[in-house]
Amino acid sequence: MANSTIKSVKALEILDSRGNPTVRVLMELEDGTKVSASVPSGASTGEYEAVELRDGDASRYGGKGVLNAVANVNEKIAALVVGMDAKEQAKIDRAMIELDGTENKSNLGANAILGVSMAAAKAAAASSGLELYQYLGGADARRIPVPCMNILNGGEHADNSVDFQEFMAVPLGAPTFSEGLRYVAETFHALKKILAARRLATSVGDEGGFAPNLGSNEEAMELIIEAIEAAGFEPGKDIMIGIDSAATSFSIDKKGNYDLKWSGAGKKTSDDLIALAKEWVEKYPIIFWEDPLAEEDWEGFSKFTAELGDKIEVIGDDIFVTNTKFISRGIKEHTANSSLIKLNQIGTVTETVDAVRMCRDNGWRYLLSHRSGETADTFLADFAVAMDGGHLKSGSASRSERLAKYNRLLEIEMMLEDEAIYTWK
Ligand code: 2PG
Ligand code: MG
Repeated sequence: MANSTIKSVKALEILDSRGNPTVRVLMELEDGTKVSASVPSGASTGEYEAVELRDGDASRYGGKGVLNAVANVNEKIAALVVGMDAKEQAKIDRAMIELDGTENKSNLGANAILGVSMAAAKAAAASSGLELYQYLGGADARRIPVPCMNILNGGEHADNSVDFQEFMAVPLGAPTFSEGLRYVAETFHALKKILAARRLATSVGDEGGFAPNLGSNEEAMELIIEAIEAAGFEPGKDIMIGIDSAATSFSIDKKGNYDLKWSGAGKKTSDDLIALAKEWVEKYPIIFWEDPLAEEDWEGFSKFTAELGDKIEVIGDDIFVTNTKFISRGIKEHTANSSLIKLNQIGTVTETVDAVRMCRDNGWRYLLSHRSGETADTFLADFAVAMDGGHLKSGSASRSERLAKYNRLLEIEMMLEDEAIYTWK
């Protein structure tokens, strides 16, 4: 029996950063290694994401309990994986997928499966005496991703009048990760002062960015440019801007019609949104745009990419849901030139790596991402270094579940010393 044989697996229901239940998995190996892994949860979710199993029992947490997913780990998955070698990640993940038996993991729950999948990776790393990023990424895993910091929140992640979900400060011009993190954290603080001086709210949204009521979506861009300058940085050189429209949340039909309901800007077509993006890309130092259109608007997405794909990174999130089935269609149809990557959209570590590999093999970029509901688990930080994508988004410079990932990256940077790389491309 290998030392890294799984001895026990146990799950429990914990609460995420929004106070909603999620799954934590505790795993022990024969050699005494003990780890835990906690699963994140989205709010602006894609229709074809792997299924997050919720109890639906209205008497507990408004139906959001995860006791069934926990029981699936404790009873069914534990019986399957105990005795397997934690180092055989692909085999463990495959066995769970087969036990589940559905296309979208709706039987056991992607939250149950992912918890075990992440725990196996962590346990195997610890048992090997390696850091998780080294174990998953190999000896050359040493590029620390550029922290795309979400400093202004809207859409489903806040209760304000901004339609676009995330406005991110992207410190491309910094020499190192730690300096990059300082650039954007200082920008976050500068933005707070600017908002306060205008008597705008400085309370934060789900991912820790400010969520003021603004006169228009464009005002968010103006404020961010102002904040970058007030912090002493040069927009377009030191810091660029990334946007996640999360447009599925304001899509009203499958024909490419949208309602910018939060701002009250009203009905728009895909063409209107593309025209607006073209205008903004001319005016502002935008480096990427995620989900500019909705998950069902494949045609609009392709048009957007045809218009702007040579200038910016066009990222699909809800439309691809970290699933090679959709990413491969996107590659064929030139839907985008990058995919968001979220472990819990697909539900196992192995399939997430498959999605990354497909992007890389086809000359696409990929942006590693947290969820709006998070825990203090820092798996994502190590995973992002291992996947070598050059950038990650983990929210703002407030809320510890967001900072936990950035802080872990600081640790990794310290461990790598002079061998750490900080490059966008
Ligand atoms: C997104 C994510 C993370 P959620 O849309 O990219 O920022 O949000 O987890 O709510 O899907
Ligand atoms: Mg998104």
